[in-house]
Amino acid sequence: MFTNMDKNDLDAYAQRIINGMQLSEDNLREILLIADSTELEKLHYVARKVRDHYFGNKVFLYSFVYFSTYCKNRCAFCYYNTMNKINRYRLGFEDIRNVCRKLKGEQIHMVDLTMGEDPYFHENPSQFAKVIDIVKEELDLPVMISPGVLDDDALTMLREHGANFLALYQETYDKELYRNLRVGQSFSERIHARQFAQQIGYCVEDGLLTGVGNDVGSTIISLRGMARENPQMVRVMTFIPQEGTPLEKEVQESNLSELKIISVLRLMFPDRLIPASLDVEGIEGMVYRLNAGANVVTSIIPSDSSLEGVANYDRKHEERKRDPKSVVAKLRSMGMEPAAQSDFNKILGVVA
Ligand code: SAM
Ligand code: MD0
Ligand code: SF4
Repeated sequence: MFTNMDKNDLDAYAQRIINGMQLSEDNLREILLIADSTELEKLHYVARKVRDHYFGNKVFLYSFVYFSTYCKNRCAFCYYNTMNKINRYRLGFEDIRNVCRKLKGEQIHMVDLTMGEDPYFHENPSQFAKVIDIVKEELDLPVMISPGVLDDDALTMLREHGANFLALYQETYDKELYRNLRVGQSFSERIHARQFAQQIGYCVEDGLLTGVGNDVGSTIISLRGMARENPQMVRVMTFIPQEGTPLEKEVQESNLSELKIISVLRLMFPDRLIPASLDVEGIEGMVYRLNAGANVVTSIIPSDSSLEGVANYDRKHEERKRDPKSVVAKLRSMGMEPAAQSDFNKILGVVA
């Protein structure tokens, strides 16, 4: 597709995307099958060009607070699935306040409150609302919640407490694959929660996993599925095999690399938020993801934090370098920088 294009052709292609060109099924297939590194580099170039048109060299930063690792579900890919015998924690209100205090004055645009589907909070959503209240008291920042599937009443109440963004990843829109990944969970309820949230004023993030047995056809189904819902943010993450989980021994041999899919997301969702997660390959991996067209860095945690991530690429590393200052320094070394809070608030529709 890009093989015979020179720089002018690639620039013109990026411009067509900016002008509203949609990728056809054949285009998507061809791009997802790219194997040649020079062609892949051209794809990333086009994706950066499109991103820069909307966002320049400005990046949004989300800090991540995984405040409960208890979960009642059995996702085949996840370390926190209920069958896994691991040490779990649920932070108390004061612990959460302390994490927020460590983030005061840092260059962060939003706090992402993540948990497993912890029955404690799912049965007492008002306790979850208190967590949001604490974050709002300590940090005057937008809040993302990543709680799994909540019912309409709970979503409404949390929105009233100031939750701005709901992250809820379908992982795949290929129903058969979904059944194998999100074992025992309803496909449509997950979609409903996201749609309902959007109706009552949340911004929403959808996402897919790659390296989980998805082929090109299945990946296209997922990309199309995400596009139907018109989310404000879209992600792809590589599945990282987790000790003790059903997919522990799965080997990564997919040619559908996360970087390639990030660029495809940028071509399909030109002006949307697309993250580089530090959870997959840390701060070095962040550089590649931004160079593939991402414009957000997620999973930033305070410097001395022992909080868990989800993929935990660095669970055993001594130095995690996932704190705001390390991230900002790295961004600057790439010629990028944190965006203004007001630019982020504009996307959220928040009036400062
Ligand atoms: N429990 C909530 C839920 O499932 O929606 C929120 C937290 S969950 C851990 C957040 C996301 O992490 C999942 O939707 C999945 O995309 C990702 N994730 C979990 N385990 C992973 C793994 N081993 N490798 C890559 N991503 C993973
Ligand atoms: C991340 N560990 O961004 C976080 C998590 C949940 N909203 C986000 C998957 O990688
Ligand atoms: Fe629980 Fe979320 Fe992990 Fe599934 S992905 S087991 S819902 S923490």
